[in-house]
Amino acid sequence: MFAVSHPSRAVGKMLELKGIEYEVAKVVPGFHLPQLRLLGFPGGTVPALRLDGRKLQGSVAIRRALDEIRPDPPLVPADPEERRRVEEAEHWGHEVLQEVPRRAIRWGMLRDVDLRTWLNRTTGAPMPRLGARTSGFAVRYFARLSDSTDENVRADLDALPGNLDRVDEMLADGTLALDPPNAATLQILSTVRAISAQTDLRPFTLGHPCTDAARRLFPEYPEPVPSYLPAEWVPAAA
Ligand SMILES: N[C@@H](CCC(=O)N[C@@H](CS)C(=O)NCC(=O)O)C(=O)O
Repeated sequence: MFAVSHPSRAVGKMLELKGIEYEVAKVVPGFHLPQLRLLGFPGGTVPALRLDGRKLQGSVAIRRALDEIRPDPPLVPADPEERRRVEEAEHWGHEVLQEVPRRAIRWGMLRDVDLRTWLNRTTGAPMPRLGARTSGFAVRYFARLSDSTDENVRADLDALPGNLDRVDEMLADGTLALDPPNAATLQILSTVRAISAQTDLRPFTLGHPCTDAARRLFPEYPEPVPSYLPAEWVPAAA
């Protein structure tokens, strides 16, 4: 995992809930691909988990495998209708919301050497400033992976208030259970936590019950991510 990876945080919490002891191997963004290959993982992303001889990658695939290997406590409800609701929410969290803070920060990394330096320091990369200055190729690659264009980032920002309202509604109607958290709770609130860690995105989250819930569930998170978005794209900081 690396420190700023919100799906890795979600998987860490799944392991805690299941009572599975684990050892964290930290990989450094930019160097993560060879590191993951050396550890025997076929894919290039974190979270990546070695468990009972299986090599698992992707927060949803890991969640399913954990429920198979260690069914108690379950991360999805047994009742088929409730389960469908939770899995649908998990899917939305994974496919839509999870990309929002990642796409934005990758947009920022394209333009802002100080942000790259901050990320390098936070993740323990060697020579953070020099690395930041010489990582143009890598940051262009990651920005392409996330389609981090002005248009897409602005569309995410436009949709964010409505998406956070939707998360609040799912909390209120119990789709996102808190005691204990279910698969959708972990998928979605880890992303809300990542959003609220970013100086520019935090103002969107203020006053939303889901922000407090996310901060309680994931108290530790590297923050504040320095500001990098144009002031006119985001609400004024409170
Ligand atoms: N949807 C995947 C996303 C995994 C992902 O993109 N992780 C990021 C860190 S948050 C990563 O490893 N990025 C490196 C890369 O894309 O090469 C999941 O839930 O596991």
